[in-house]
Amino acid sequence: MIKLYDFLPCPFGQKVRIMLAEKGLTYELVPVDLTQGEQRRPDFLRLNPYGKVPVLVDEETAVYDSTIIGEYLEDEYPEPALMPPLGSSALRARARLFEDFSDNSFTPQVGLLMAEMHRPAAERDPQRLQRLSQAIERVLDYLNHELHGQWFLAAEFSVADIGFIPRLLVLEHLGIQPGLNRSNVDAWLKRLQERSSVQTLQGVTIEPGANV
Ligand SMILES: N[C@@H](CCC(=O)N[C@@H](CS)C(=O)NCC(=O)O)C(=O)O
Repeated sequence: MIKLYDFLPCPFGQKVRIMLAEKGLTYELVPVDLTQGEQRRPDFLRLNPYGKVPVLVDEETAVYDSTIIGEYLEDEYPEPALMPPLGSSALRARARLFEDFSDNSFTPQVGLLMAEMHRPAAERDPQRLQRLSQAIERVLDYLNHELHGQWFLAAEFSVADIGFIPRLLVLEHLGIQPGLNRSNVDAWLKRLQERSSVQTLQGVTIEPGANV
């Protein structure tokens, strides 16, 4: 039985939950409450020395980091594939680049905007809010360009799309309309929201959390 150590609002855990749902894998969710510092408990640090969720444990194998967990799932449970097929090296590189980009340049920026928006209105820094919103809008423009003539970022639905989903779903709550004047992003988002793997995340995505 697969176990997933996770904190529901964590976007990286949400990536993994989409992957597991897409592959039709059942798992036991083991909650790690980041607000209580449970990620720093010795038994959890033995699973992930970085003290971060998500961690996936499959029998004797413990894997951390959402991207590496995705690679493990792809190796161990290859069908349905969430990467372009072997042999299409350029497309596989494109999928990996987008996943990396979402993890490093989109998800954290939206997280910072969420944190700023959760502050009492009087304590928010309007310039910071504007800077963060503009950075996110620029990523959306870039995605709109890259999605031209494509259903998904790397041909078929893949880890490239999955990386963006958790934070794409919260943008409207932060005053950003991802599909406004971006018809490719608009159609892509609708396509993503139709997937049952994505629908399972609705409702948990906008909870405030610690250090997410
Ligand atoms: N690169 C990691 C990032 C994981 C991560 O940043 N997890 C956050 C929650 S979303 C965490 O566990 N933070 C707890 C801490 O830093 O103490 C991944 O892709 O899994």
